[in-house]
Order: sequence, then C-alpha cells, then structure tokens
Amino acid sequence: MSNREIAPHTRGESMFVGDLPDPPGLLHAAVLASPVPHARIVRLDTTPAAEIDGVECVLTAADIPGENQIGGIVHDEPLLAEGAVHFVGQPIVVTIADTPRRAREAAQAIVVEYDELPGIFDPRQAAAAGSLIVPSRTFSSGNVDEAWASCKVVVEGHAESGGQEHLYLETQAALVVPQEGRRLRIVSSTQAPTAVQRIVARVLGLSMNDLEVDVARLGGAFGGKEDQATPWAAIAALAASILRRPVRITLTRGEDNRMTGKRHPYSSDFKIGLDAEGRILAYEATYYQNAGAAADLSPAILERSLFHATGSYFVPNVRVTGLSCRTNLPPFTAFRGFGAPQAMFVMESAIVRAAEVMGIPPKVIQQMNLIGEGDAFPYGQRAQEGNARRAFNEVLERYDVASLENEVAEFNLSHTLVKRGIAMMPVCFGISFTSTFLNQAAALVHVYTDGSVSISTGAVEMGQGVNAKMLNVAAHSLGVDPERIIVETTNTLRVANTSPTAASSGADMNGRATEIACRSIIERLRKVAAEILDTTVDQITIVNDRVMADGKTSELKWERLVSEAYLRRVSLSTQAHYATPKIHFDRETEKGEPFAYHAYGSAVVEATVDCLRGTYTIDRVGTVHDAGRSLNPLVDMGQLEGGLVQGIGWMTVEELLFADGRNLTDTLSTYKIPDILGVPEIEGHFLEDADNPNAVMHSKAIGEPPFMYGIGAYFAILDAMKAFRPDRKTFFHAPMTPERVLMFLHGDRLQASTEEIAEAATVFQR
Ligand code: LUZ
Ligand code: MOS
Repeated sequence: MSNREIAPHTRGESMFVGDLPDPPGLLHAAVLASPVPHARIVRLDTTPAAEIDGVECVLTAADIPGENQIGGIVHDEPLLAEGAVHFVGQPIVVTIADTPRRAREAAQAIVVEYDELPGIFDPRQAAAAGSLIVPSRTFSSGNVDEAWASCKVVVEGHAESGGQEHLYLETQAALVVPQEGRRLRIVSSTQAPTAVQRIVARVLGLSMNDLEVDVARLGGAFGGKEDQATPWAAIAALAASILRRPVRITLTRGEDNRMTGKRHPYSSDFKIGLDAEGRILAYEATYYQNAGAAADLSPAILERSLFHATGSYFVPNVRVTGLSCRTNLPPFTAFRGFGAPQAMFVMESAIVRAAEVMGIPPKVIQQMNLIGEGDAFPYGQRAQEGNARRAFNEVLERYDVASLENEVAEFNLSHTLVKRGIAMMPVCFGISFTSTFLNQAAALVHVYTDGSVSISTGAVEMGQGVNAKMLNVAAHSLGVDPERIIVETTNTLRVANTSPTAASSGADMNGRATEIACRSIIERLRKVAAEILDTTVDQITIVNDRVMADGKTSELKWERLVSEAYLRRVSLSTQAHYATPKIHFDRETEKGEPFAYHAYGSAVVEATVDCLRGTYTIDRVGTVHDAGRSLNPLVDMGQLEGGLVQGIGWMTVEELLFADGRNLTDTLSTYKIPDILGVPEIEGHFLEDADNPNAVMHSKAIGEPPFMYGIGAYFAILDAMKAFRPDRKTFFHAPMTPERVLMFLHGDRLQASTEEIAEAATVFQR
C-alpha cells in the first residue's frame, strides 16, 4: 500500500501552514534578531517601527504576560532577549503588521545599541572556561585503566564532525487563531504538539486547556521541529492573544538558517586498544558537544552519544565522557540520529586509525568486533539478536565485497590521477527515547455508522509516511479495506500529552496504541456478530470487510455489523494508550535497559576521487538493513534511501561555517546539500527472516538508523585518497569537503601538516 500523501503532494494540493486560507483579519509577524553573538543591550527604541503604516504593534519581553522562558530540559532560554543577547539570530523584538513585508520592514526600523562582549564559539574553549550546560557524564564498563596493559596496539587521536542544517522544505511556521474568551487555536509545523501547548501556556500564563494545537503535516523536520518549532508558535500566539486577531509567522529560508539550531558539531578525543589479531579490548572517548547558547535538547542528545559510543561493536572495557559546552552560537538541536552519528563517527575513526597502525584493512577489525547476541553494551543492556553480524556478513556476500576490493585495487594500480575507495559501515541504533517517560503514545479510533473509520494518534506526519503506517495497522487490526480509513490531523484535543514524533519511534508506539484501540472495538463487534449469527464469539473473525463465522464467510458485511452495533447501543469509539514495557535506566549508575530493541544493518560504500581536482563521487552503496517485518516496504525503502543520502551529505559536502558567531553558510549557494547528481546508486535490501517481537506487527523503527550508513562515505573517500598518498597520515575531520581532499592530497606542498589541513581548508573556503 502506498503512501496516500504522495499524490496530493505531487498535485500541490497538500496544505502546509503557509497554504492555509487566510482567516479574516489575519496579521503577520516578523522578528528582529540579534546581529551580534554576545552583548548587553544598552538601548532599545521600537518607536520608529510602531510609526510605520500598517504596523499593528511591536512586542518585547516586557509584553509577555507569563514567563519569558521556553527551555524544556533546562530553563535557560528566553523567548525574547531581555538585557543581553547570546547568539546571532536570537529573537529580540516581534513586529506585527498587515503584510509580512511590512512586518519585516518594521523589524529593521528598530534601533538597538549593543555593548559587545567576548564570545566563545569553540566547545573545548567553553569547557576550559567551565561553561557547561549540565555537569559532564561518564559511561563506563570493565576496567579501562587496567586493560591498556594487555593491549598489543594502543592508538589515540582526535575526531571532529561538523554541524548540519536541517533544510526541511517547509520553514518554521505557525498560524494562531483566537477563539472564544482567552482560548487560542494554534496550527504549528511541529513534531511536538504537546511541547508547543505546554510552552505557549507557560509564556502566556494560560492553562494547557486554553490551547488547541493542530498539525496536519510538516514539509520535513528531521529533528529540527522537535524543540525548535515552539518559539515561532509562541511568538504568533503572544501577538494573537494580545491583539485578539489571527497571526501567522513563516520564516524565510535565510531567517530560518540564521536563527534556528542545527546538528551539534562535536570535537572528540579517542583512545583504542587492541590485541594482536585486532580484537578491541578497550575504548575511551571524550566528546565536546558544541551546544550553542541554550540547552534545548543538548543533554539528551549527548546522552544518546554516550549510548552509541561503541557503535555496532562489543568492547569489554569502555569509558566515555560527554561535555555539553555552552557557546555563543544558535542552540544546536535534535537532528536525525540525535548524537549517535557523532559518536559513531569517532568509533569508526578509532578503528580506521588502529587499522592504519596495524597495517590491516579496517574491515577486519570491524568484522571481528561486531556485537553478538547476549553481548552487553557499556550501559548494561544486552544485544537481543545477532543481527549486527548477520547484516555485515550478508553485505559481504550479496555485494561480493571481496571482488569489489580486488576491482578497486586493480583500478588503482592502472590509474594515476583517479583513485577508488571502499568502506564498510555497520549501524546499530537503540530504539526508544532515552528519557524513559517519553515512551508512551495514544490513539483515538472512531467507527462511524456507515462503516467509515477515523484514526487520530500522537504521531505527526512529516513526510516519513507514518500516516501510511497507521493506516496499515488499522486496516489490519480491523480487518477492513484501507479505503474506509482516514488518518486525521494530530490534535491535542483528540490525543493529549503526546511525546514528540521523534527517536524513530512514532510508528512503533502510536501504531501499538492504534492496534490496541482497534482491537477493543473489534472485540465489541465480534460479540454483536456472534449474536446476529447465533454462534459463539470465538468463532467470529473479521477479514476483508466480512464477518467469518465457524470458518466460513458469512453474509454479514462490515457496514451492517457496524450499524447493528450502533442500534444495540454498543460504543464504536475507543481511546487507547501504549507504554513501552520493561525499559528502564538509572542515571546514578548509568546502567539499565533503556531500549525496547536495537535496529541493525550494514552498508558497503564505494567512492571515486579525482586526485588532481580533489572532487569525488560516491558511486554506489549496498545495504542490508534490519526492518523487522516491514510495515510498509515502500515507505521503509524511502526512509533508507533518504536517511543514507542525508548522512552522506553530512559527511561530505554539507559544511556549516561560522565566523565570529555569524553563519557564513545561510543560503543554498553557500551551503551545499547532495543533489540528484550526487546521489549514488543505492541498493537497499532488508534483512530476510527478521522478526521483532518488540514492536507493532513485528516491524522495526527505521527513521534514523540508515542515516549512519552515510558515515561510510567519509571512509570510502579516505580509502581512495590513501591510494594516492599512502605516505600521509589519515585525519578525521568531517565533512570531507573537496577542499579537505585537495589539502590532504597536495597540501604538504603548501607546507601544511595533516593536523593543519582542517583549519587550512576552512580558511581556503572563506
Ligand atoms: N528525542 C528525544 C530523540 O527527546 N529523545 C531521544 O532519545 C531521541 N532520540 C532520537 C531522536 N530524537
Ligand atoms: Mo528526532 S532527531 O526529532 O527523532
């Protein structure tokens, strides 16, 4: 069954926040944001803005009736700056006018004087200055200090990974329409309707039941609307509640790129110890997470980094420490993978460096150390399956990696200026929010008297196909034609207290809730059917819109059963709640079983480097991915391909650059994302006979895990570069832009050491 969203999208019929018809009296909001990274505000004069024709009002922190505070985990983020600014792009004043253009003009007319203060942009500098968001955390297992002595090889190094712009097609947006009394209806492009409801209530001094949040669909999110859709909804709600008129805000691409957070850049140290064969005995790492100016979700993201420190591998002695460092950059936020990609890049870097020192292929170390069934992760949970090894081995076989390696070696022997490279990339990703309480979801199902069905859940459709999956689950659980079913908007009046649609778990948890709700309605309908057909309930099933009784198809159709049930005054509606069972985690000991299960897979990545120009192509990626029993193979393949390409982008061409806190890459001409020509040939296969008793209909979550196959692109390019310059020491500084490739291949002629390449490449681009 396909994704019902696709046809209306291609016809341009799907409505996003900006497409909703203008309510009568609609006004538009714009924001004046800080142009400096750190300063005291010494003067703020809004009168020139208020005097502009068409401007309805100008709002500052002083106009906020409730708390000027949007922080979730830590209360450290004002909605509008008060007295000081901490990053370029921080909202200070909101202007409201009859057109978006006039609102922006008004914002520009405001006079602000700043007394600039020194800024910190580097996470290591922040850590040295004691500028941490929360105290550091350490996960450990075994005894690392003792283990080094028994290692044959111990190598240390650094790894850097850059930020990443979400670049969702639909920029941040909200439309707020006042209702009776003080109530508001908020349409927000958010992954987290309840977060919007909670924070807007806090800012406006209202109760959550004064607010309705409705979400039809998002034009992409990727984590960028888990926490950071909220301020824009709050800004529109503030204006709407003061003026009692509808207010819309839609960021331009440039505003969105400048004002909102992105994937966290990480700067990391690693130390890895192995025995003579390549078995990893010990691993140590420190992650300096660049959190930006406010906590946002940074502590949770850092926690997921710690959980994924050892990637797909079993390591008996581990000690990893994470520091969330406060800097004067926009608050970095959730992005597909949520800190796991950053940690897994460090682990792969350590393995590649160890392989280089030992003179063996990285693949040998990778394969030897894959986590097996029953092996413990450093946080205590044990792997439930041997799928890390199954997927890796299936990639080796299916794509005949040994022959590919020979081809690459032959190619490299016969070509001087063009080199090919190859890398394996295994992925293991824990499924569940690491904050245990978030692992709950709910669904509301109505069957109407004509037999049509309406499903509401807490899941937000953002292009990932969760609605198609909810439809699959409902059709299957009810035994009816999917054409009868509609998946409704996500609305806090119908489903309350929702967790964000995030952590790859939207379909898992909301699907389970939908399944439970559908089954309870079916139980009631079976009783009615048994009465009508004069048999026992256990003899009744509903399949394909028909009642089966005593093993035979009866004359009783779905429509008639439903209307009979109504006439007998049987409820045709149910609300159901699902909470992931068994999971727990103790933050004192840093041990527990935080994940319902893990998703596994492996990829082989091939790249070609033009060693004269420093340009490259990612030629082909072959994957074997564990999707359990896929709920919707077409949707899952879309997630696999989309995640992979986004991961390749992060590791190769997407370079986020700041200079003195200013984003130098706030346009699509300066920030390069993979285009259709840059997309490799992708072969996606799902692991066969993969079962998963721990998720809805034996499926597995797929939103985030394939992103991390993209890490293989970095190492495939590196492999090709090493064929040209076997004498140079590898470096781990993502993204591997063509500038960095060129500096590695020829930079020593400029007297640059490999350690200087990263910095030099950055300067080169500026
Ligand atoms: N969001 C969150 C997430 O709040 N907690 C998580 O563990 C998580 N994991 C992945 C993506 N978003
Ligand atoms: Mo997320 S990174 O919003 O699953």
